[in-house]
Amino acid sequence: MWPEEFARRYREQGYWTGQTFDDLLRSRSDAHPDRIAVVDGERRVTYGELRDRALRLAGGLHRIGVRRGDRVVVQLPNRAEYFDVVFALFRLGALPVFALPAHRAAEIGYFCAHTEAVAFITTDVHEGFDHRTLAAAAAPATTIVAGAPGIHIGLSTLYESAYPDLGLPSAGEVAFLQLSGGSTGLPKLIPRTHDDYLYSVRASAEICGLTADSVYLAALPVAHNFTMSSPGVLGALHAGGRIVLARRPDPATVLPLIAAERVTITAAVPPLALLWLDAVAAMASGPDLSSLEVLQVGGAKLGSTVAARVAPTLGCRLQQVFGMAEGLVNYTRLDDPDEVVLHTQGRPISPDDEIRIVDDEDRPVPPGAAGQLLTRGPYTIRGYYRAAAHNREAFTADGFYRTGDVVRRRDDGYLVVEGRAKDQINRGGEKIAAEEVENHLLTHPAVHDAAVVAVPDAYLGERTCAFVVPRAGQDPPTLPALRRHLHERGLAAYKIPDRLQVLDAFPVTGVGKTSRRELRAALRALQKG
Ligand code: J2J
Repeated sequence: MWPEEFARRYREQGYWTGQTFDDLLRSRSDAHPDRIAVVDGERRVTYGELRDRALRLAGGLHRIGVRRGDRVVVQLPNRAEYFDVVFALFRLGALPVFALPAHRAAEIGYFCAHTEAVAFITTDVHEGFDHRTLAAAAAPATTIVAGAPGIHIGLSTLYESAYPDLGLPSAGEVAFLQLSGGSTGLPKLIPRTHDDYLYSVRASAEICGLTADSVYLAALPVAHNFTMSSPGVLGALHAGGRIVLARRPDPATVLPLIAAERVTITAAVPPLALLWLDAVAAMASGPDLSSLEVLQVGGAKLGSTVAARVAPTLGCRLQQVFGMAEGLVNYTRLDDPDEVVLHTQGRPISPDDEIRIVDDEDRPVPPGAAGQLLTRGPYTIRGYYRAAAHNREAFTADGFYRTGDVVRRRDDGYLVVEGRAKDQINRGGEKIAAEEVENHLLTHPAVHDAAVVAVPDAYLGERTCAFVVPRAGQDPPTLPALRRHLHERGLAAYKIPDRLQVLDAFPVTGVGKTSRRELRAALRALQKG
């Protein structure tokens, strides 16, 4: 948590206002109960109904034993119940742990165990996968299902007829745990407070021009930090606007929804933006996209060629967003000139976002040079949840978060992302910690050593290549065999390597560590050859 002198300053500056998520929903539903808050297919939920549903669900969750401070792993796709669940948990002061729909037994089991979760709230079947089968991995957490519950507790049975009488959490407390893309063996969890997060939401809503007339389309998973807060669904609720949920992000779902619901703003990762652009470009006369004012693109680097296609193809403004669930978010501004919007990843939200760009020895690089980005500020965490040893490496002694991103700051203060110093693969915005996948690979009987690196990819930006040294005397493993092995271990599909290279030994660095740099160079040589 922030040292007192910082907390005091952030309050004095008006960043931390003492408002909680519960306060946010209450004030909006009091002010305009009949306005539509959420659209999910045929369902339309007003602010008043959302508030009522969240309070009644808080009652039911309380009845089955969920208490203030308890952790609850939430894995829901983009459906209306998501909002009932998170606002019910906020009302109780219980902490949602935001899993993604793509997570499987390995991740869900870890989140539940690491946070000692009391409950796991998921869906029935989504994209062909039966999420109820994850209950075994989540145990001893109680499994609650939105949809057909099978042998579990049905979410729909937990809406009580009366509101519970509960104490209220304070804004300085941790409100939820968000996920980190991470670069180490196990995923890290990010504790965000009401105060710090709501500051980023309010400021983002303002930067992105949200008003009560805004219609925000959630195409990316609603629990991801981008979709949640930049300005995302919470920004839309803050502004008194409307959220439209897309069950799937493909053009055939999204483009007609934009037309039908008169969507004004939405967000995509670069490969998704490309898919939408290509779909629109291929249509002689497509859906009416004239309501769309802003397309936000972030999560991975957007090439300037694709960036330049956005305005002419979609007839809206592009906004680049460079953010992270740990805190810092940068935006190009809506009135920035094209040169800035096409070629930079924006500038920070807050005047109190402190930026340091340093070399490998933590020395500041000359102005305009590329270096590793360190940051500290009113909505950037000071430490991961239950990760004391890792925190000593991930943060400087004076509290700066080591983002692992290599950036350059222009004279005008805008950042350009140049690369990455962390052992992470960014597969079209989905982050993969190399070490996590390596640890799973190492459990295969034919694998002696493993190293996972990024391979450049025209569509996703990066894909994953696993380098493997086979165990002596064993046949080298094949890619299908390794993929099956990781799948059986319950690893999310996006983390499963796309390629395999078998080597007799790994190149090593001066201190004897596996040199991923040389592995990447070897891959480039192979691709050229
Ligand atoms: C290059 N790399 C980027 C960009 C994120 C808004 C938008 C995105 C995220 C997000 C988010 C990038 N260009 N425009 O939380 O609120 C890479 C960086 C960064 C990491 C964070 C938000 N935008 N990245 O992507 O926690 O490497 O958050 O450190 O998933 O994504 O990933 P994540």
